[in-house]
Amino acid sequence: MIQQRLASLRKLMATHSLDAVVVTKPENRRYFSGFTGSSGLLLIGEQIQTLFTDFRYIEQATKQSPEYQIVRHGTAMFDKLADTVKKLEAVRIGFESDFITWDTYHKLATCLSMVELRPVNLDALRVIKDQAELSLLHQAVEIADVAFNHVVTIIRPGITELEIALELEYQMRKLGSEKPAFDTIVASGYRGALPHGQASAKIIEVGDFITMDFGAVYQGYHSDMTRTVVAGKATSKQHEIYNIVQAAQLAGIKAVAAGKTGKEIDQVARKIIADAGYGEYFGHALGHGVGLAIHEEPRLSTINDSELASGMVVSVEPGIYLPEWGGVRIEDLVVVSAAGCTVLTTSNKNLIELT
Ligand SMILES: [Mn+2]
Repeated sequence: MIQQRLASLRKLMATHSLDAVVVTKPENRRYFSGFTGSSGLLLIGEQIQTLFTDFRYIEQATKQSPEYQIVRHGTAMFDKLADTVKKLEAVRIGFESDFITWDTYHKLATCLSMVELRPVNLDALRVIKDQAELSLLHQAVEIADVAFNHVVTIIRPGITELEIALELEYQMRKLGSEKPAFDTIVASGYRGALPHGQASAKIIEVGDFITMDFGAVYQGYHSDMTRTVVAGKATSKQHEIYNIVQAAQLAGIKAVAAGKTGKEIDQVARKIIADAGYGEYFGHALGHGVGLAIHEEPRLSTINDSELASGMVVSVEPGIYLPEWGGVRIEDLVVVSAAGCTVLTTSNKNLIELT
């Protein structure tokens, strides 16, 4: 698996005329080496792959990355890197310009002054998931689904958004999640108008819409789901808004297929919300890729003209947010295929009234 990934990376290096790349982004470091430590970098050349890390991680790196030569560095990581680079007689080396800080870039440039540094983006190599990755994503999704099915049994007027978030996170941890995929969103009542309203001390009141957006992390892979439920009986306005978002979400899922552009799919869902008169209240993209990062390529957005391919995993998450009133979002993760897509998230999407 690592060998296959390295082969794809070397192909990309060849197209960019790079003799080597320095990998610093944690997701990419893990993807190309299996190493999960919090500190370290990879140097990958045509013939070599070396993992530089410090004292804390030597044993772990040796176990997790048997394909790699492990080099221990002290305080001067880039000096060690430079020693290896000199032996490579490299001319051009790629670095991850979208991740490295300005300070780090300058340190790197000083230590590697004998080569030309070129910006390169390696994320595209992660967009199509292999079977092992799909299986991990599937498990991360299942953990969140089970936690959701539990949490609806404890939600009642009088508890706070934070208590709901804690219960979701606790259940996910018990089911094997390493940590929350991101800060759990629980936005109830008027707070539902905040698309990313992190759980607060607000108390759930009768009649509140409650939007919960959360996910698990399983062996590095994230899940991401959103459901909106109502604490009590829904009003006709709540039914109206919910039904529009649900119709947009179902149409979005139906539109997903290999060969379609992110823009085309976004447009299908967006049109339903716009035709219903709420276009200006759906101000974010329809979806995003999910994997070792919670937000990654490809985007289902108004500006993505590139085509989806089989094996990509994306979220489909339209919403309507009405200031002062509240909001609704529904989100599933799907795997793109030639015929369309497979929906991973299994939780009920019809409006749940907690009475
Ligand atoms: Mn999402």
